[in-house]
Amino acid sequence: MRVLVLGGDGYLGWPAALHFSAAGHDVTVVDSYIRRRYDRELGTDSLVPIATLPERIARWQAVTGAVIGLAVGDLNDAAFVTSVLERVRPDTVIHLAEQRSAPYSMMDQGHAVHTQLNNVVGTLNVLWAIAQTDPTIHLIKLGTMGEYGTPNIDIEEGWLRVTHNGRTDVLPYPKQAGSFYHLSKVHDSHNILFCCRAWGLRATDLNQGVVYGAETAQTRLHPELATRFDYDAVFGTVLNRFIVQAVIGHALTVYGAGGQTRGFLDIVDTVRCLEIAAEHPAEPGEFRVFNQFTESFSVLELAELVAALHKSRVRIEHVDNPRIEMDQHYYNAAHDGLLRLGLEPHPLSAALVESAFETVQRHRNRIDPRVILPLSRWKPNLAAQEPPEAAIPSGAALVG
Ligand code: NAD
Ligand code: USQ
Repeated sequence: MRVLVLGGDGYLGWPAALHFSAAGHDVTVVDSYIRRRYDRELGTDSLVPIATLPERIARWQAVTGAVIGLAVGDLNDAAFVTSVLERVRPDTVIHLAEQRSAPYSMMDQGHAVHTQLNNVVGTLNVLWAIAQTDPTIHLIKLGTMGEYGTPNIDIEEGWLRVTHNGRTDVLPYPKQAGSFYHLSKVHDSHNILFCCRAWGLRATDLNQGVVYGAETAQTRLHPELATRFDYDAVFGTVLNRFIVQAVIGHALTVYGAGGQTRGFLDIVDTVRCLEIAAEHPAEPGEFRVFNQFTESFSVLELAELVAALHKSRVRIEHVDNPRIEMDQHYYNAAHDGLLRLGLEPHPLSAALVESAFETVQRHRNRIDPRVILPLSRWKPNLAAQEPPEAAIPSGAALVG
């Protein structure tokens, strides 16, 4: 396959590009480097040092002989997106290129506007470019389990059979996202569904849970092939954060009661799920949805697991929850589609957590304890907000 990986410089995009390249596919990556700009804006950095994208690509070629193509640009630039699709003529577009932090999207008006512009406009440009270049291209789009929220009924995979006033239909599952970031994914899903219906595009929306882990078979081959590992309060995800906190003796920051339950998966399963979706494309006109996670845990369960496995004593602290979310709720989400297509999950294990402790220990001197406590609150002091122009420039202005 010719595979275009949008967001190929990111935490998941880079290992995905390597995974497809290792499997013998012809891979091109696209990125605007905006994620590295967010680091500079927030004064944070990946715990694991990461090479530049050209260095990573050169290292991959030196190690394996395989060539990965590169296009640097912003998906918000419609002409750029179309020109890349026309040049590469991919069979599959894997779209991971979005602002992906919920806390970042909740910092203030400017960050909320930036997140939705960057994500919704970028995806719209991808949809138009596919329709204009070759409508048979399979779009694989990363959505999020957070699109559904935490309803008091079972969560299905994208669709719900509803009987109302004696009539029955299968309708998109109701979405109750919990941040402007998660809402950007809901808006994307609606736009993609519409393009499948109206233009006959074929798309797979992968509603992914929270990812943990830092290594895949390919990133382990050389330090310059490593992917990023975030632990700060804005971009770090919960299990990766707890592991870093345990290593430096910081109390594990459970927000509120810790009963918040989410779907989780190992980064190794993320890249495999993308491969499975690509190998089994959606039909023309089909908007296919998979819930991409392997196990559910509450935040408190994860904290207790990390505390139990760490050699020295670790304290769990219930900090005031900066988010507006239920911290005790029902959670039962279907995730059968990818299993049916052959996913063999890697469940969370003591060995994985212990190996993550070792990775973090190796880079311990790069940990900045000042970025651990939460910055943004879901209910800010609205009167004290700065106008959006002052808060953050537009996506295009950030690229460079
Ligand atoms: P990331 O921020 O590490 O990577 C995203 C990459 O996309 C970055 O390199 C960034 O520079 C690039 N990008 C962003 N906007 C762009 C634009 N307009 N044009 C070009 N490039 C752009 O994020 P990630 O953790 O690798 O996540 C990848 C995708 O998976 C995202 O869509 C995210 O919402 C989704 N997801 C992530 C997780 C997780 O736990 N990390 C869980 C569920 C879903
Ligand atoms: N949490 C804590 N303590 C922390 C950090 C987080 O208790 O120190 C809690 C949060 O309140 C939340 C849960 O852990 O209830 C998950 O938070 P997170 O920051 O790990 O994940 P989230 O904000 O949901 O976002 C991450 C990715 C996002 C992806 C999403 C998948 O950043 O890109 O879409 O996971 S999902 O959660 O399924 O929507």
